[in-house]
Amino acid sequence: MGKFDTYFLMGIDDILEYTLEKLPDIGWDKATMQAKEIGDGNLNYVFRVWDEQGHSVIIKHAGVSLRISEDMKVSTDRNRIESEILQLNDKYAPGMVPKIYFYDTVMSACGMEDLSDYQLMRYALMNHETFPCFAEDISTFMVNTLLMTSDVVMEHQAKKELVKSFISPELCKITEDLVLMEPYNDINGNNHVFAPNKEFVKKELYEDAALHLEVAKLKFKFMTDAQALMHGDLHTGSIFVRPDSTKVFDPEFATYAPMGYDVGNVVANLIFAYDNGLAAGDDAFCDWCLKTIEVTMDLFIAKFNKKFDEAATEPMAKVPGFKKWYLEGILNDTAGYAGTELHRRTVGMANVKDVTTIADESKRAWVERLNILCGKDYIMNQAKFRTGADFVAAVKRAQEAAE
Ligand code: SR1
Ligand code: MG
Repeated sequence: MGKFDTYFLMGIDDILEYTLEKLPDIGWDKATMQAKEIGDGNLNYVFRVWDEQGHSVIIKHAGVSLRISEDMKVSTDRNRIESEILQLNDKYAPGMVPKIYFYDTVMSACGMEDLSDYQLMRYALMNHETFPCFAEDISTFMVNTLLMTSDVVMEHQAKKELVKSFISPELCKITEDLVLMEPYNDINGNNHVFAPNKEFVKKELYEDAALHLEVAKLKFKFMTDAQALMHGDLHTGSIFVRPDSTKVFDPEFATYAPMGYDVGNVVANLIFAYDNGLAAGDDAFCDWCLKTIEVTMDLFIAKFNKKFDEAATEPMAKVPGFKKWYLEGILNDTAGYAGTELHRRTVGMANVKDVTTIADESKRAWVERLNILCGKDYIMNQAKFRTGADFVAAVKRAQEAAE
């Protein structure tokens, strides 16, 4: 038996040997080969391996429990799901995801393209850098990966095979609990509420029965509406950027669910970048964030309509009026899940550094109230968000109300 024929949690000392075994044809310069653990997500271990001859690779490795919590056990099959979905994404949105070199179901690890000439979008945004291609790129990625895996386009039996292959009940449960329940009741005691806003959170999130009803509907929609193979965690920590290019990675939460879950995540995470700019008084950066939300949504709508006309195969989807009804449903969901993402990243277990690193307590409390109020507006008034400008106007309204 070889060292890597039985699963164990690899450490930095194992990674060079593992890389040589799995990728022997790269022409590694063994004398200068090095590895570093670079992951900062909540779940996995991510190693960069390189040598001084210019060869490099990323090895992503799943543990049996999560980095964020030893008590949370999640199937290591997530690594297989992620690798297969990235390969599928590359088919529908070529060049917009890292290349997968191999995946290994024994060690629950995969080797992928090293994107060291890119930055993690969340950190770049925290430095108030802007990315002129982002709205164009991310709207293309979402339309292509979502619409093309839906029943509108796919042969229905083939689509059901994908539903079967990409279901990860434990990862779905994380979303069902952490995103679509705990921010509203802290039933498991996981929430991280910023102390100055404790009373505000109690009144606005924990005690609002009308809000709870709408979130309950969103939760059941997430659990039962197998609309498209969505990424499932499309926040700015799952996106690499360069001024001229965008790459989406980390789709381990992918599952068949409403398309608006992904689109809403993008909107909400641009609002977290806006929060950071607001606290720093960086007006130019704030304007870019809002413009990017507006343009992303408008491009998403325009490209969706065009792609639907080009690619729909289901005869009943071509019935007059269906496309409008279907897109309106996606926009409702986008608003709803943007709202739940705004809430869960503000008061839930997994917060975002854009907000938690704001040193001035009163400014942090202010932008957190903005997130909570904007999220409520999105959830409670889903049918009112039909254009990019509508999504932006809610941010401005919440900003004023949060003062
Ligand atoms: C317990 S995992 C917490 C969060 O990290 C991931 O990135 C997902 O967003 C998940 O909800
Ligand atoms: Mg992740």
